Amino acid sequence: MSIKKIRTVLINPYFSIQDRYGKDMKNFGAISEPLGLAYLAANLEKNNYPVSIIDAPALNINNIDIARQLKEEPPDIVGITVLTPMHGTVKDLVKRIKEVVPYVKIIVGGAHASALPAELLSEIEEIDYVCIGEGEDTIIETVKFIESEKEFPEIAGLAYRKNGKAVVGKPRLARTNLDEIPSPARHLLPMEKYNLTVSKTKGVGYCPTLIVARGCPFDCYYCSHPFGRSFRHHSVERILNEKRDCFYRICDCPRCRRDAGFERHDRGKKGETVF
Ligand code: B12
Ligand code: SF4
Repeated sequence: MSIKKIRTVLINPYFSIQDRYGKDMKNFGAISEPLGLAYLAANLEKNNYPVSIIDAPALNINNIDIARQLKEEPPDIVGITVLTPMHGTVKDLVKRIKEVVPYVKIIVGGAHASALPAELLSEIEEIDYVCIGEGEDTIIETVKFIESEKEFPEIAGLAYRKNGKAVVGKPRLARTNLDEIPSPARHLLPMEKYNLTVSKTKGVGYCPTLIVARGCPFDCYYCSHPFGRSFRHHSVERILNEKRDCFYRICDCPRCRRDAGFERHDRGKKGETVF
């Protein structure tokens, strides 16, 4: 007999370029992959948990559309990323989700959630858990706990409610070896939708992005430092592999290949392809 695995849907909430930069700036700004969610999805897949991603800005869908989708195929867990300017949208979204799938567990993460975990739990009753900081390990432990239906254990990097009060768990130590985290699950994303300002204005089609490091030692007063001050980076080999995946599997146009430097590197001395 096969046991049904907990299914997770990860959501990047709707947040248009217009919301970000104003109505006269619609040609400015990136619509780029929600790589944080794609990292979480990759780790869920690695641990054999089914997962999908709804990227509302890329798909141009609103909270009503998202709730409709979840009603049609209800998941066990919904994970939502929250930056501060998305707070109002997320508040509306979680209410709509619990209206159509009341038993679903909702976990939020991202820079805003990491900065104000207890406040989010106190203010928005539909949110069950808040992930603080990097989420790859926290989400796996949370999914395992929800699957087991045992009494709540303290999970590092997770805030939850106990007797109606917000409890913030002990901090989760940041991973020092970033290469242990699988590459973002870009296959779950509508890759053809992603653009940077420059690729839009030059009309060169879609454009993937990749993250090479986490953490920052600088001290800009407005920055929330969601990944701490210690700088950690992927190995050069991993970065090149991911870059190759992006440009060969996702975007193979000559322009991207040239801009990415592959035209220079991918020919051997006799002109043969070397990777
Ligand atoms: C690179 C970057 C961008 C890139 C993103 C490229 C991409 N493809 O993702 C671009 C330039 C597009 C961008 C845009 C914006 N950004 Co920005 N960005 C950053 C930066 C420098 C790094 C973020 C990053 O790559 N992190 C790595 C990934 C892996 O992390 P992550 O997405 O947060 O996800 C991890 C955790 O947060 C957590 N997590 C996230 N979501 C969830 C959900 C669940 C359920 C769980 C369990 C865990 C979890 O787990 C993930 C994996 O570890 C940070 C500053 C910093 N040093 O961190 C600012 C930062 C995140 N950006 C910020 C802002 C405000 C924005 C914009 C809103 C700016 C604007 N006005 O347009 C837009 C919003 C874009 C959008 N989502 O629509 C702020 C957020 C502040 C806040 N209080 O919310 C930050 C913190 C900078 C700052 N000034 O403080 N950004
Ligand atoms: S402190 Fe924050 S805003 Fe300043 S350089 Fe570092 S990541 Fe960027």
